[in-house]
Amino acid sequence: MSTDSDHLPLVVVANRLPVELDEETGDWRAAPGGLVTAMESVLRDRKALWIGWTGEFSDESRDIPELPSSAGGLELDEVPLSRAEIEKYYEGCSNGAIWPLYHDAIVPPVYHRTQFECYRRVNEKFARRIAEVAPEGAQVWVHDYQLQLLPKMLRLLRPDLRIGFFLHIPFPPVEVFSQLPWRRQVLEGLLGADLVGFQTKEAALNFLRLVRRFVALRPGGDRVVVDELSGPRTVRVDAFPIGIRAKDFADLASDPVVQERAAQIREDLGSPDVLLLGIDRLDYTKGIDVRIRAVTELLQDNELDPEKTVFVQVATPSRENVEEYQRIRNDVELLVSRANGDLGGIGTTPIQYLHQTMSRTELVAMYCSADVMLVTPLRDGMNLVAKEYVACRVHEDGALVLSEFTGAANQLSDSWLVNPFDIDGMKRSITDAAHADPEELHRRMLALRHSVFEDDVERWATDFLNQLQS
Ligand code: GDG
Repeated sequence: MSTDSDHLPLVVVANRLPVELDEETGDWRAAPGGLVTAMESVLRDRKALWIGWTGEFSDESRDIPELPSSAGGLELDEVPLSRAEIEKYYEGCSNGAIWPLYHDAIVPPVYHRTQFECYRRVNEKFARRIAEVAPEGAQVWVHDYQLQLLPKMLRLLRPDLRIGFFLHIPFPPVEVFSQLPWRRQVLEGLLGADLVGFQTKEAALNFLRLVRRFVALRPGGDRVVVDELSGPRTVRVDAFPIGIRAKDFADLASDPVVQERAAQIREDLGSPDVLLLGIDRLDYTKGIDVRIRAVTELLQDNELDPEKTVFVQVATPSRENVEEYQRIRNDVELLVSRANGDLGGIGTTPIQYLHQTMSRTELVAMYCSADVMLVTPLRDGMNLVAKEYVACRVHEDGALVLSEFTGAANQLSDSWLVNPFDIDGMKRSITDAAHADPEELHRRMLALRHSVFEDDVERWATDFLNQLQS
């Protein structure tokens, strides 16, 4: 698909570049993370530059080879970051303060002034680098909560650029956001963009309310007019719910080798009647612990037969240097081992817990093997796992149990929607989903698939860039 803005050069800015260092050869190799896959469709049509950190500590920029793409190569440009900078800007300010605050302060955010000062300096470093290398009049698409001060800094340096900002995580309501010691700087930083995008309408409204409250500007509908030396400038604020490459998931799920692997997984698990599945980054926002509690109680009370039910929880290692992540890992592992100790037998382990990263193919085989997918975050910007499960259900069966507090719930209302803080309600929905008749499963899954295929990632990226242009 082409965009209205085919001819404009594009600069993507994110904390991480889509590469990683191959320890053995010392060469850079592509790291196909979520964002690069999401961006593939817009990168396909034009020459683009991606600016970010490599994931390796360094004091100065290195040469990183282009990544191959059908547009003839994606150019990469490094913003070098030292260990101290990562500790303060990324692990500290971004993941210790902003991440928990934006997820409704599920765990207490920790505010350190020195960490914020480093966050500001790193944002400035990004701004200077972009200002040096961005082509005249380019579209610059800045991603996520690590870089919220950047739009304003960049505008001062390069007023010729069209700057878009997209937040992948939730944006909290006034009562929660207000505690941020640097609330005004963050709001003003974001207002440096021409377009500020959020996952949901609620997040966009929260932002507009906060602007009124703390920046003393009066938004009119989805627009904010900012007075600058050069005259008034309009900032658009809107929702752009991110999607997935639904067709790629469905193609992989239809591959006979993957279907065979899915059947093998069920067999290896002892051919259970009901296979429940959870796949998440091991993060306290994902509600892994409440989900384990709910399933454990269902097995204890025999509402799900412990001999014929298996729950597989994949928890991908994440942010292991941040204290709260070590805590949630311990909590989850304690819950799993308790449940298995109480409910298991020789050769039966009702909760199978995998703390590892799987290949994409294995992940898809797992989606294909599961009867009920449990996605129960306490708060989540969107949640792609829910959409990936739906895309992989090529036989139009399977049930999705989904938290109301995900962005995805707005679009996937034909799932079993649950309040993850209400364990009894969640237990009821899990049993309903596990015992639903095939017609109901089919009806719901058809509607879910329609939504996931319609609002895919290509639509997301194209909508955002078209709006940034217009
Ligand atoms: C942020 C926001 C928003 C997971 N384990 C493995 C693996 N994954 C992949 C999944 C999925 C991705 O990671 C996780 O995406 P989510 O959306 O669920 O969550 P976050 O990482 O928190 O992402 C979120 C997203 O940004 C996009 O805007 O939806 O709300 O928090 O794609 O498949 N992939 C592989 N092996 C694993 O073990 N290969």
